[in-house]
Amino acid sequence: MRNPGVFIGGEWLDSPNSIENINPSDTQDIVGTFQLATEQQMRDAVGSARAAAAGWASTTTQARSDILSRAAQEMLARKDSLAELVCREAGKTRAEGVGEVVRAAQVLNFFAGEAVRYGGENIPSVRPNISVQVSREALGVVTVITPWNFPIAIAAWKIGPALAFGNTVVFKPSEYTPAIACELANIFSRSGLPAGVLNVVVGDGVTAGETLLENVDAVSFTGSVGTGHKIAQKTVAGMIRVQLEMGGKNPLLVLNDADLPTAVECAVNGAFFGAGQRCTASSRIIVAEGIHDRFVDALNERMSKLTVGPALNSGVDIGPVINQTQLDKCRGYIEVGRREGAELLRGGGQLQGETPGYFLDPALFVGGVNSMRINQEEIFGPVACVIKVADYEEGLNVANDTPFGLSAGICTQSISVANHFRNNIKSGLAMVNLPTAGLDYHVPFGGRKASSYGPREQGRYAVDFYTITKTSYVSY
Ligand code: UN1
Repeated sequence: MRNPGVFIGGEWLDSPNSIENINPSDTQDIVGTFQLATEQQMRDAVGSARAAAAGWASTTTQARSDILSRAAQEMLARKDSLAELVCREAGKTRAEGVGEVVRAAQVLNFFAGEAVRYGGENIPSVRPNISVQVSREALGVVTVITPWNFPIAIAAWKIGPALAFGNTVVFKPSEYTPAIACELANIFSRSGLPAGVLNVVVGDGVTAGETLLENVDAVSFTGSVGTGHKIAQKTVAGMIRVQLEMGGKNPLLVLNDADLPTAVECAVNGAFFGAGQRCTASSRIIVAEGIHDRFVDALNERMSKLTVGPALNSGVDIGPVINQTQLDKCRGYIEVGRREGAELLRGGGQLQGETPGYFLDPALFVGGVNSMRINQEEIFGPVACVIKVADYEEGLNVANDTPFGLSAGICTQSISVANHFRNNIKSGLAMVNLPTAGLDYHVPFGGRKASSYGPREQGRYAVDFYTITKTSYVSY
């Protein structure tokens, strides 16, 4: 039996094409065979969202808020089973899966509030007897394209504000995580979302690129730099509003006065949890020479206690990487690092789990220099490199010497150094004595340089992307 994958105008439709969804912790476990949207169906999804746009934009903010709250409530009530699905298809541990589902629900609850809270401004005119009002209106149709690494949270933090502010959506999830995306569509339908307001097209990127980037009003994308650039070219050429969240090469700076256990936890969490498959992962661990050897020994020791294996087994800290391609990519970079002259202190080999899966022993390089490819290019796996520096000044320069600028962390006990870092690091997120990954759900998220393009996601700032302002003047 084939699973659905194409949801248009409130109906699950059949397609001649499908894809097998395989559990990366156990390649014998087929999560399902999901239908893949054809090119015509993708175009139809845009048409369906367009047809529903005016009606949805004119529903009351209360109605939109209620639907988002009901969806959040169902997610929380079913968090364990939803998390299990996320874990099976994305290779997350149970704690990571539950955490992600809860976060998705919190995001929807937040935007349920924003739907009734967002407003405009009245500004005095510079001329007599005129009033000026600045208000916000829905854009129309938004294409949402999401990756497999946070398959429900990222979907929620794009679809939530899109719907809250009166837009209709065409949602293209990663073809590696279709199951939870289809669940999300059903949850929204049960919550009362009218037909056509949210359309789902599981499908390949090439077809999506040809169909979902035209006749829409905005595109929100999270994924690779390469795909992001293609989307940018097409949307900008079509004068379509676009928001891109792409890669990172995030530094964690450990200074001589750092609390050692805190620094080690920040490094382990930031670099290896989620199998390093987070755009916010710390992949460059920049360590001052006075603490370097103690830090490396402590990190090595801590890593020896990490359990890697089938993600849903109890006691597992780190699950598999998502697929063979990603495993090969990580192993390829480990070879590159060796050839470049970094020392592989531990890990890097494929592990045999109790089930056949894509398990990679977390890899730690030491003796790296920042110009090495392993320190410049995003690997997106459990691979990190320690770079030794003389002091904070050199560390900050190294931290900023990257094409990316998403997240950056520092471990220090000095308030003045921490503040200098917050003011001078060229990133969208700065963390003091915290891992570079793992964020609150109600504040803006995004980066600089090659990491991000367009307005911020999440929190109150999301309204800037998902609405257009209107300035109206009245003479009285
Ligand atoms: C996190 O670090 O908690 O794709 C979230 C990603 C990011 C989200 C990171 N957009 O990894």
